[in-house]
Amino acid sequence: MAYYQNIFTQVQVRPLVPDQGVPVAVDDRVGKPFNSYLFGLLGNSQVGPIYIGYIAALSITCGVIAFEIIGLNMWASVNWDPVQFVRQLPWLALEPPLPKYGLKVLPPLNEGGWWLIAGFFLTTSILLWWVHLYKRAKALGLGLHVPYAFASAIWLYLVLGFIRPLLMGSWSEAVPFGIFPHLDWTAAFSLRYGNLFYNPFHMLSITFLYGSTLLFAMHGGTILACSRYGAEREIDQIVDRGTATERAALFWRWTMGFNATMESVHRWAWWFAVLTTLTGGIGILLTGTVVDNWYLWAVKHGVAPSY
Ligand code: BCL
Ligand code: BCL
Ligand code: U10
Ligand code: QAK
Repeated sequence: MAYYQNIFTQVQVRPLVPDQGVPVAVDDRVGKPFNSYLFGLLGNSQVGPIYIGYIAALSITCGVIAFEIIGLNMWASVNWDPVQFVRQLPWLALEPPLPKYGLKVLPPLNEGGWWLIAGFFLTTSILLWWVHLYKRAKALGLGLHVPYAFASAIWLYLVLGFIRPLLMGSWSEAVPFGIFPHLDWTAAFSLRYGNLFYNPFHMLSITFLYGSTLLFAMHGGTILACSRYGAEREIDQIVDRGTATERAALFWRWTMGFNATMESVHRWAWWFAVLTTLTGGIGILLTGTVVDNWYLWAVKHGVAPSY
């Protein structure tokens, strides 16, 4: 079915009958669609009909609860002074429980209890959002590539705040909520365990992170450069190639010696992104549980020189 794409032209289409998109089996969308000129400058001018669904609504509710618990605790820490709250916001924190409470289910609220409650709601919110992604992908008859990729990010998140603290036997191992406080935690973590640079999984994670930006630039650039030959119809060109794909492939063959295909370049990108947090989570999970000092580990295994 032909579909009008605003982004490639200055003209904004406003049909008398709003576009309902592809048909879906159960349609719970609500609201009368309207058009926005400003939105039309960026992409589609039509807003609505809107689908939220009860799982997403629950996810948003849990997210708002976590956000409020974090924010109100930070505000309380400056004696409810609104000016200081705004001024000091980047440095304020909601810290995890003190070490003396170990894995206690509910330590005193002001000594980590609130952190646990906020973490519980944030985690519930994130997991429910994953379910929402999964269900929407299914409803549209899509593959599960996006939910699986999101699961890889959630894996690192859970390792940082839940799985590793469980294995270490203390919530105090987890990350505080706060802009700079979570950076301080990151630096202190590296120092405590003998320099994360010597952790091979940190190396892998960095490689995939850098590789992701490289691939993103290469592919974004390739498609824009070939759009005059129809490369923006990327998905069509997987099955019905057209000359844009052939030019793209030839360009990389000439400059790099090998090339992808219109389909495989997306697999390259997906795997690089997914492996960033997958290997990262493994690296964090091993730290303090299996390896106590990455520098000494590296010396022992010949990664760092022993002189
Ligand atoms: Mg961190 C930076 C969030 C885990 C190391 N980190 C950031 C900031 C943002 C953030 C505040 C930009 C991220 C970004 O653009 O991502 N980090 C964040 C979250 C988690 C997290 C939500 C989490 O696990 C739930 N970070 C960790 C772990 C460390 C870590 C513990 C190892 C990976 N993080 C670092 C380092 C840096 C950050 C090092 C930085 O230099 C950078 C920074 O500037 O810190 C001050 C990519 C995503 C997008 C571009 C999409 C948009 C995402 C937005 C920006 C997320 C905002 C969330 C924020 C909490 C909301 C506050 C709203 C208020 C009204 C104030
Ligand atoms: Mg390091 C980690 C690069 C130096 C300590 N480091 C990473 C890797 C990344 C990296 C490859 C994180 C991957 C990622 O995608 O996280 N590090 C990196 C680089 C250098 C570097 C390039 C460099 O020097 C050039 N790192 C150092 C030095 C240490 C150090 C040696 C500090 C002094 N680094 C650490 C620590 C960690 C890393 C500690 C990690 O934990 C992480 C890792 O995996 O290491 C193995 C970003 C993605 C996430 C955090 C996933 C988040 C997913 C969730 C579900 C998002 C929820 C958003 C939510 C809705 C927002 C709302 C929030 C609320 C409002 C609160
Ligand atoms: C994208 C895309 C798209 C595609 C694509 C891709 C993005 C949809 C359909 C591309 C993407 C992929 C293929 C996915 C995988 C990519 C990555 C994971 C990114 C990372 C990439 C790598 C790690 C590979 C890096 C490899 C490189 C850069 C190539 C290395 C090769 C060389 C250094 C050789 C360079 C060759 C040159 C300079 C010319 C030829 C040279 C020779 C044959 C060697 C010998 C040379 C001579 C004899 C000539 C004489 C030499 C002279 C005169 C100079 C002498 C001087 C001296 C000082 C000696 O969106 O579309 O397609 O594929
Ligand atoms: C057990 C329960 C299990 C709003 C006002 O209205 C202002 C009993 C817990 C577990 C697990 C519970 C928890 C995990 C946590 C992981 C933590 C992350 C932390 C990453 C750090 C993120 C920061 C960057 C967050 C900054 C937040 C921030 C600045 C918010 C500001 C909010 C304001 C301004 C709201 C009050 C005005 C890794 C996994 C499951 C079993």
